[in-house]
Amino acid sequence: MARGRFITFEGIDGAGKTTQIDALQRLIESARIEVVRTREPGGTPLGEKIRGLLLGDEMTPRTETLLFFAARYEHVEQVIRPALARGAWVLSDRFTDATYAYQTGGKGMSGADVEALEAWTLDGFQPDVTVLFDLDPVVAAQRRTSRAGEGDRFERESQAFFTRVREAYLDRAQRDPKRFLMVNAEDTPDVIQAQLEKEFKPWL
Ligand code: Z5A
Repeated sequence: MARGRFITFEGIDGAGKTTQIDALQRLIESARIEVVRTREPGGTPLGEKIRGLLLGDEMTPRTETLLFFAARYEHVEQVIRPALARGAWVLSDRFTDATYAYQTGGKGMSGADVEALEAWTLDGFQPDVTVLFDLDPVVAAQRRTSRAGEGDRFERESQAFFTRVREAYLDRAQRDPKRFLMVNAEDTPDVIQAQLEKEFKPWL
């Protein structure tokens, strides 16, 4: 049995990841391949409890970073590695690049500290492909305001915060261009879906 593929989806909040993960899941399942759809923070019972803390409770950036990695270790060991080993494709809404973007870019944590935690937690384990939905924070904010409610702790951050997050994502992509697939998130959903189909169909 061939190992499955691990695809992650990144971008600032409201970039349109959920919409496209739905479409890609349908495409892969139409080829009779198992898909494990998951997310971070979360993905396991313990991870979902940690998600509740991360999105709801005030805490220091360092505590936040440690909690993201604690949930991630559980996620990788309990869900992602076993799924890949049995040949499933894993589609994860966010993974480690989000920690670089939000905790380093957004909240000012040191990149070297995050690298050290990543090395300790993941030991070189990386997605096969990371789809980065690049979007102007002004457009993202307009999309967010069309939703009900005041949003979680991250969604309430300023536009300047999301600008730094976006820049950190772009920096990650520039450092690892082979892994990143760039998407212009201002394109229509149909255009983006066609781009992703063209990229992934040959893999099926
Ligand atoms: N976080 C972190 O800080 N560090 C970490 O290490 C990790 C995460 C792993 C999780 O939030 C938060 O945790 C996240 C970062 C932080 N916070 N922020 N901000 P979440 O999981 O609750 O939410 P999210 O990941 O940000 O995703 P989302 O809210 O589900 O947004 P989305 O998936 O990118 O967008 P969408 O729901 O598909 O679309 C948004 C709207 O735009 C919707 O009305 C669509 O109909 C519309 N849309 C979608 N595509 C288009 C296009 N192409 N054009 C126009 N309109 C569109």
